[in-house]
Amino acid sequence: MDKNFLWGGATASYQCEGAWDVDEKAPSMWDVYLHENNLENGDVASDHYHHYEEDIRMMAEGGQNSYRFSLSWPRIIKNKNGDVNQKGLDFYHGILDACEKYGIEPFVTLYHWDLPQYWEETGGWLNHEVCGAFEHYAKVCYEAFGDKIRNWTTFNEPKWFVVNGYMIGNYPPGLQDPQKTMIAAYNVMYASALGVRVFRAGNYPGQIGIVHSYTPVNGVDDSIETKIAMRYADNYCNNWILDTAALGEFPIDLISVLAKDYDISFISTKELEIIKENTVDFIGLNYYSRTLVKPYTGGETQLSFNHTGKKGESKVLIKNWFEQVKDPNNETTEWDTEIYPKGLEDGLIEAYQRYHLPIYVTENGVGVREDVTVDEVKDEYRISFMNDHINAIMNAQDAGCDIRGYYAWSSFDLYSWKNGCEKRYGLVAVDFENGQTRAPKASYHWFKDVIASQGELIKRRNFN
Ligand code: BGP
Repeated sequence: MDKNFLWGGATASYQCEGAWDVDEKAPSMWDVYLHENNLENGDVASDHYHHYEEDIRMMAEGGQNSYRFSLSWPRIIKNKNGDVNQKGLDFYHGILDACEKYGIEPFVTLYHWDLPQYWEETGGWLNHEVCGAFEHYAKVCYEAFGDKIRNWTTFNEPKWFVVNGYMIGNYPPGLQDPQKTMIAAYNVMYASALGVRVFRAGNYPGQIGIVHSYTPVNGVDDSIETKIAMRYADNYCNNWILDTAALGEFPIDLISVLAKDYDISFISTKELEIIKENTVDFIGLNYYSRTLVKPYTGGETQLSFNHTGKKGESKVLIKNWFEQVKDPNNETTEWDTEIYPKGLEDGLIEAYQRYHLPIYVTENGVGVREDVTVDEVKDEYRISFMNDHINAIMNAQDAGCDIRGYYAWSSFDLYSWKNGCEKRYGLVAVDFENGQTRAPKASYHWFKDVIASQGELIKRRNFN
């Protein structure tokens, strides 16, 4: 690997900070949704709010040179008038100063799903006004932290939070409405372009991108019917985010199909021009698995998600478009995520060929139940998972792709959306029950050695 390659871990504000109501932080939509539904929440999470110095020191001691984290909008902006909470800014200055002290390059997401509840109450992402509010919030962040951050991203995973929130209904605001899904999707992509525009207008240093939950699409065979199903799946999973952010255009075949059954009058020509003119400098890809599809065979749309950790509960079928299938030959996690590193290599090559932009792998990891009361968690499965996925990145680099960073999800154990804290991803174990103590797992030490060797320690194989 190149000496400038960024090696680190990633987190998100809601999932790790805790301190959900301190120092004048406003509630987020996740605070309210989880409280109201009496579900396990991130009120305390990993208490990063009070442990960030220790957490960042451990990143540096683990040989990492970068930290991907998100800023919390409701911690920074107090209300709909856009008033700034200085205590919120001070908290992130503390994190950024700790990064500087320990030689860690910050890689910062503006929006990792914690919309302020005061905006959710006005309709959230269905309310076009929220796009302008995001632009204001972004500008406040660029002004406050512009001299400390060189790597910005607007949104984390528009597909994931929009589809889960408005179509599947398992995330707030808990809707199951395709028309509203489209409106939210459009508003988020427009808001992202506004975030890029105001970044460029201010001439802040550094670069700006977007992070996508990338599931490259494979088909069960080479038939024309399967190829059509693959295109539908790719538009649904990937293209409406990546084409729009990187090329400045929503996929035209997706829009024309949707226009037959839905009202698309919310799309404005003037705003499409803003999207066209404000494309990103790089793309961040979060990779957990691919999407394997077959042609649609019948039945109503069915989308269900596994939040229990009991295998076999997830399903994706979109009427007239495609059906997701499982490859019985591959291992899956308890939460039905297929372990398929080849998908990362193929996906990186495909994305680089399509967009010709630098790529960062902004999340990659495996969620498991682990006993953290032992001296050291011996997470050999995580080491093997990370080895194979870093291998996939190196293979893609050998094929000519410009890949500039790798972030393990997650830097340390944290709250997993709707799955609680028992689904652990961290390189560092956090004992949530016993004083929030931190202890490096075997994977943390392994990752340190891999970084020190610039990837030379990765056991290489050719997936083809
Ligand atoms: C991504 C999100 C992260 C993280 C991760 C693991 O989609 O960006 O926030 O949570 O997935 O997912 P989960 O926690 O649902 O297992």
